[in-house]
Amino acid sequence: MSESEGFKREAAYAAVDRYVRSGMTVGLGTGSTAVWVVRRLGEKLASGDLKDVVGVPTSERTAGEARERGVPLATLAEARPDVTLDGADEISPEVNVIKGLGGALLREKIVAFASGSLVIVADGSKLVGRLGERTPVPVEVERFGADATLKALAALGCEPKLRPGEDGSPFITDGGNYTADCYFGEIEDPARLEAEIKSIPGALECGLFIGLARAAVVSDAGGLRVLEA
Ligand code: ABF
Repeated sequence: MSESEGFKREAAYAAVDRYVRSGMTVGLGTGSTAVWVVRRLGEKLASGDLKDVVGVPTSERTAGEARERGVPLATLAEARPDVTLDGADEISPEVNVIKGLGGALLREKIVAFASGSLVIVADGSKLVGRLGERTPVPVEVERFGADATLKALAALGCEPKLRPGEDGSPFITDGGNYTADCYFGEIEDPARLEAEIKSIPGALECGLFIGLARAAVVSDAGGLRVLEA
């Protein structure tokens, strides 16, 4: 296992151990760090350290992993997550985050918003001084009128790029939408940018998660730490 994979696992395992108790419903994020959350839950359910935990998946990919690991699943209609554990692409000192490079941001935000709390799990490479420093803001875009939506996004000061899928045609999310990656550079006022993006009708949701996360569990060569929002 690579060093960074080890950090992802350490953060995810620590978050499960700290935030998940028997009887809870847990929102299950998407991505290479969140997958360790599912594996830890599977281990603890199998050993009996946790009982009666159900997961609400944020993607088909995560649902598949949960089934393989023996983590029972529920829909949001059936159970409200007590806590959601999910990865991120950038984490600011205030624990505002950019998510969505994994291609599941709309469902991730729906589940996070419906949850008692959101806890981010990540290796230290995701920490930034200011959001936007390195990664674009992914925006999930309705396919109808996508050209007009991309123009409206560009007017906010970025060059939106429709994300390609593996075969070169546009990547399609689980919900059947496009994703536009919008690089703004360092973002001065993320809450305002989030509101501006969301004022565009075809922009279904964006990867700025502002004021949503309660904490981030982060691991790197400096050790394991919990950043409180
Ligand atoms: C999801 O996966 C996303 O919102 C984020 O884009 C990504 C992080 O992936 P990884 O843990 O693989 O870096 O959580």
